[in-house]
Amino acid sequence: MTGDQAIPRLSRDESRPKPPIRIVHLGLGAFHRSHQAWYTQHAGDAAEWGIAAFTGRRPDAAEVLAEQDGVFTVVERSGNGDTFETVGSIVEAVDGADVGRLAELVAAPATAVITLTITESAYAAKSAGNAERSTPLERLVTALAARRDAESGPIAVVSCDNLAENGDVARQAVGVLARAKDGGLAAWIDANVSFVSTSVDRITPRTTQADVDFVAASCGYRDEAAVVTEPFHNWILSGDFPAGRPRWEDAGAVFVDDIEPYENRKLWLLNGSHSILAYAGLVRGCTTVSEAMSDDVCRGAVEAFWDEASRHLPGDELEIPEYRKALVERFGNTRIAHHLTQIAMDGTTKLRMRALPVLAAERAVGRSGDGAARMIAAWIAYLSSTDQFHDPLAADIREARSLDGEHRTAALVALISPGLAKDTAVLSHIHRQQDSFAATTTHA
Ligand code: CS2
Repeated sequence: MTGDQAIPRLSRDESRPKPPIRIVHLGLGAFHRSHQAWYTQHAGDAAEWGIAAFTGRRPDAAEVLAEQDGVFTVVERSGNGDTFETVGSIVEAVDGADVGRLAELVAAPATAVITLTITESAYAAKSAGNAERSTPLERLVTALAARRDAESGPIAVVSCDNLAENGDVARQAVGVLARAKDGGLAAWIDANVSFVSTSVDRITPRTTQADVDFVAASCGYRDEAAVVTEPFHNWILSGDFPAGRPRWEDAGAVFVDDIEPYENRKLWLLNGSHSILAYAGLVRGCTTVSEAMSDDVCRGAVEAFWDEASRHLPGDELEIPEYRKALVERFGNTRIAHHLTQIAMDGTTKLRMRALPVLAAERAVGRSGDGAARMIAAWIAYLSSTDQFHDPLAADIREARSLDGEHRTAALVALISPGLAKDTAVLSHIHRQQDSFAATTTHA
């Protein structure tokens, strides 16, 4: 990134002691900075909890943050103004490929928590590793082996990715890798690692050069790791922390026994409608979430899906009408440019979590599942309209796209759910729905 070199770079306030590393994070990105790092800074015992954050695929974010000794700005952007806060909870930023440093930190007795934002697709059995770079979960398993060897005792692994029962999914994925490495390690992990499930929420688009310039103009320093986020933030957690944890509840985190209803509410109502807006919106020529929300066809598809999903979110404590109302406001925040192309990524993984459960629940009670089917239809319409998509199954998508008509629909649906692809009634429904987005294109 460029910038006005005359403005000083943001640096750490040396008069405040750096908290010691007790949290290791995998997946240093904008969302980690606006969410877990922000919560940690706002815990009452923040002085005792420092984070060492490792990047995923590339070293860049760590290099940029290391130049600022881990400190960055959170810009909270509401409909009518901005507030700025520097966050110092990240005390070390490391290239994810540095597995030696990761193992050393995870093996340290003081380390109590490992948080993960590694993206939904990184939990798949065959996730996108390559010969040069190991996957985040492979690195985690190597580091847990170091902790066992050091006899540093139990630890909590906290998944902060948008997956249902993300703690269990992480446990299983780690278990498969550990067993393949050494059976004794798998047994040690079973006995010593607590996998905490969480539902995380804070809309945080990727940082742009315009954001960096805006912070420079507003704050008088250059911060290349600044994040712009909404004022809303939510974190619901369920599970044990055998070696302790920050008092995140001071910042509003909620600890529950049964996380499933909260997870479903967030994954279906927020993430599900995000996917509808992304695919339908892009096909219809919109660029951002707020633009798509003001498009009648996109908005109608979102409301229909919300009606459907809400039937399977019982209990007054979930406050569904209030939650929906808040989402309309959050998505309508025109001051946050949340690009639909970012949300459109990795559709095969996301739709499994966002569309299939609602579709299945509706069909189980004899209804069509129309709203959820339209999400899948919008995805197919999107894939038919562009070559610029990103997905772990990109090669399979390209192959499926070379087919025609209903065969193409069936082949694409099979990438989300082979079972669903055999259901001819749903398939022809999804097929017909595709035109409802493409044929009415107004913007492009
Ligand atoms: C979005 C999420 O990119 C996506 O798929 O739906 O990142 C969403 O913005 C966050 O979950 C909000 O908390």
